[in-house]
Formats: sequence, structure tokens, C-alpha cells
Amino acid sequence: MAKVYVGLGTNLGDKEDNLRVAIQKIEERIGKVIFLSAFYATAPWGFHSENSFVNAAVGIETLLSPLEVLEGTQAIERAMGRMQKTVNKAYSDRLIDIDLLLYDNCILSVVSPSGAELVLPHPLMAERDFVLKPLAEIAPELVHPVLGKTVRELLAQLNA
Ligand code: PH2
Ligand code: MG
Ligand code: MG
Repeated sequence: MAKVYVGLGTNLGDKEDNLRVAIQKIEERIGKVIFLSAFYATAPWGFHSENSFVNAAVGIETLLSPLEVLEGTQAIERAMGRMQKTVNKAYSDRLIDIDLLLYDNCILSVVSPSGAELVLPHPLMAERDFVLKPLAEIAPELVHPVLGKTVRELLAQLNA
């Protein structure tokens, strides 16, 4: 059984409901949700938008491989109506985004059979307050396998 942490984000529609639906579908397709953070209202990071975000983090126990988890989260995004992911490589508004952050101590970079890229740990997680804040709530002592620091330390470093 592996432990995987994912970040959830939405800035369109009924955002809290989008998160609740995504968490329900994660339970159905990926594994047992063992940790769930509060929902955090956050400002758009890295792009301009009128629409503020709601972000959360969950910890899941799963029997799936990292690529199977990715296929699962992408299927959930599609089922929830997410269309294009980026416009000309820039971020865009979305109903739901589910990003794999950490999968046990896995360090990997692969392309799935469907052509999606998976990099673990998530390459931008240590730069993102909207990821580290909810993650620090559910897993403060979790150690980032590349940076060798806990989530709590990464959050403190980002806010220093
Ligand atoms: N996701 C992004 C880019 N910017 N900003 C916030 N506040 N929350 C997000 O989830 C988010 C973002 C790329 O996926
Ligand atoms: Mg994202
Ligand atoms: Mg994503």
C-alpha cells in the first residue's frame, strides 16, 4: 500500500462542491482518503484571473502505481468537465485540477502511455503557498525526498 498526497484546486463554478465531488471520486477510483485539509481561499498564482481559487490537499492510501494514479486523477478531471489544461502553455481557469505531489519516497520522471508527463515530487510544490499550506496541515513532518526538508520547513522557508 502506498501513500500519495495530491493537491486539489478550482476557480470556476461551485468551488467547494467541485472539491467535494473530486474527493468522492478519488475514494471511488484511487484509494482511501486518510487525510483531508481544510479548504483554502487563495489568489491566482502565476497568472492573472478574476476568479479566486479554493485549494485543498488530501492523503490517500492506494494500491495503484504512480502512473495509474495519474491516469485516475486525469480521468476524474475529464469526468468533471475539465477541457484544455493550458492555453499556449499558460495557466487557465479550471473547474478542477488534481496534481500529484508526493508518492511515498518516489523520485521519478516518466511519460505515460497516453502521453501525460509525471514528475515526482511535483517540481513546483516547494514554491507554492497554495500547495504547502494545506499539505502542512495534514502532513507537517512529511519529508520531501529531493529537498530533504519537511513540509513544515518548506512552508516556513517560502514565507521567510
Ligand atoms: N494552480 C495553478 C496555477 N495557479 N493558483 C492558485 N491559487 N491555486 C492553484 O491551484 C493554481 C494556481 C496551476 O495548476
Ligand atoms: Mg496544478
Ligand atoms: Mg494539473
